[in-house]
Amino acid sequence: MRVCVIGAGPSGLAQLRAFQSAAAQGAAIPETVCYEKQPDWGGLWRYDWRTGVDEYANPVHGSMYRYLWSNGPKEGLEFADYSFDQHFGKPIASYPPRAVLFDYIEGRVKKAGVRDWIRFSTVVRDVTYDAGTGLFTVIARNGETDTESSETFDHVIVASGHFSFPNVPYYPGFESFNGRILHAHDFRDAREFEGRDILILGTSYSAEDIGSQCWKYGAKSITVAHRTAPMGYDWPDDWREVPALEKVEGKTATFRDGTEKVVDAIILCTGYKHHFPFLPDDLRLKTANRLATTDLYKGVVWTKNPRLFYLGMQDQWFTFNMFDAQAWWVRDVIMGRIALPDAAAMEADWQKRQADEDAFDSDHDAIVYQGDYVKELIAETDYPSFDVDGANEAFFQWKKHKKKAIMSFRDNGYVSPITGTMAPPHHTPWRHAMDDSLASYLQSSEAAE
Ligand code: FAD
Ligand code: NA7
Repeated sequence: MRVCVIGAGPSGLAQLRAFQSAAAQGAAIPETVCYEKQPDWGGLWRYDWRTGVDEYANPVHGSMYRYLWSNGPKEGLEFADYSFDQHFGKPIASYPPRAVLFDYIEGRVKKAGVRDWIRFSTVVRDVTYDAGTGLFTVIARNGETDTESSETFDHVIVASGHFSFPNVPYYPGFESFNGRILHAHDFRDAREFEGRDILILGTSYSAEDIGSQCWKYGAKSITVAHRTAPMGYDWPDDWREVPALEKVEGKTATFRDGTEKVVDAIILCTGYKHHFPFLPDDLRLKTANRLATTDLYKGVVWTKNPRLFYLGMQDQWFTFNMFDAQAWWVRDVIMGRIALPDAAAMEADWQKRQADEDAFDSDHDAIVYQGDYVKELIAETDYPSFDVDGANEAFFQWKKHKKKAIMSFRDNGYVSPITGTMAPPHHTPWRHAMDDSLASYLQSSEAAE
């Protein structure tokens, strides 16, 4: 049996680790080939300075930027089979910068020895399914050699992420704006906006964090326009929340309440599209960014062809450990350890999940809902059980800390749901920590002084 994994980000790597862990216990595992379009693993956590197209003229995957620190507590994403304490050899603070999380992700898969399973710099271009043979044909192009390959597989697992293809709205006057307009996907370095007046559209994680980065690294003012509702945090003095943008003329932005602001740059923090250009309609997921995805049984099985799976397609409170829970579960379906129900039952499953999701509207309930989903999956495989309620608790505390002080919530620490260790405080408050390197983060408080 041959299995194709598309993407070597946290989700795809979870799948490789799931198969490797079964092999380590003596099971016969399928031959697994992972295609990764970037030259290294880590997905979004591999920092890419490029914007636009990559070295092989494919759309750049990276949406992360310099100085990005985890926007949620690391205790919510910790791997149950590889704790932070184990990787770093000591407890570390709760909101690590990107390089630290990359190191953590990489540490587990290096140890698992699965790098050889991955074909780097190789983008999947096309996937088709032949009902006669029951096989998928996967066409990929290796950018380094500029050659195409075509191979067949019994299963395909799509782990290509959904925070890379930007949702780019148009507002009147954009075409003649005398400044820079960019989407969050192309934002790389807050220092570019030092001394500038910035307008941000959107009110979710990207808006909050890119605005905070620009503020931290010296932007003159931040104005955030909301289409639905303001974020409502206790923002610093040079930060304003205004109603929706109506138009721009020259450098002047006009908002729905008639107020105006002259701005140097507009950053569209307007979200991303689930976009799978390599998949035909009969295999292509079309869903909103929500907790219960359309057409996926148990959040992972493509109900219209259950030989195809998707990982990590949900909107995310839980990340790495949820991808693990999904990957172990998918592995067990492929290896015949878990049986799938009939098509009608699979269809009813995602519809019920969506109805349950639609019945609540608080973040608290959303966290519990996704935590319950993680519990449900791990109960059905040998993925190590962990204190999901403890991870929920870290998320609840995080929400409170943000409400209390949005520019210093990252100075708090939480208890690991895996080891029970309390995270120590970071040596420098986030606001004053300008160096986001691994070496700086891991320094002791004494050394940092
Ligand atoms: P990705 O990380 O997107 O990886 C997908 C992989 O698939 C990539 O390596 C890509 O190159 C590859 N790929 C795509 N298309 C193809 C193709 N056609 N052929 C071959 N390979 C392909 N989560 C947190 O837990 N904490 C945070 O602080 C946090 N911050 C974030 C900040 C930003 C700006 C963004 C955009 C996301 C953030 N996230 C955060 C969420 C993030 O989605 C997850 O942490 C995680 O990276 C998702 O993993 P993934 O493997 O599903 O997708
Ligand atoms: P999200 O969480 O999908 O949020 C998208 C935001 O964009 C949301 O506030 C939307 O407002 C807003 N939006 C969407 N379209 C428009 C238009 N046309 N005009 C104005 N505002 C709009 O995306 P993020 O990038 O913040 O977060 C995605 C991931 O990246 C996440 O995992 C983070 O960790 C990092 P709405 O509320 O719908 O009015």
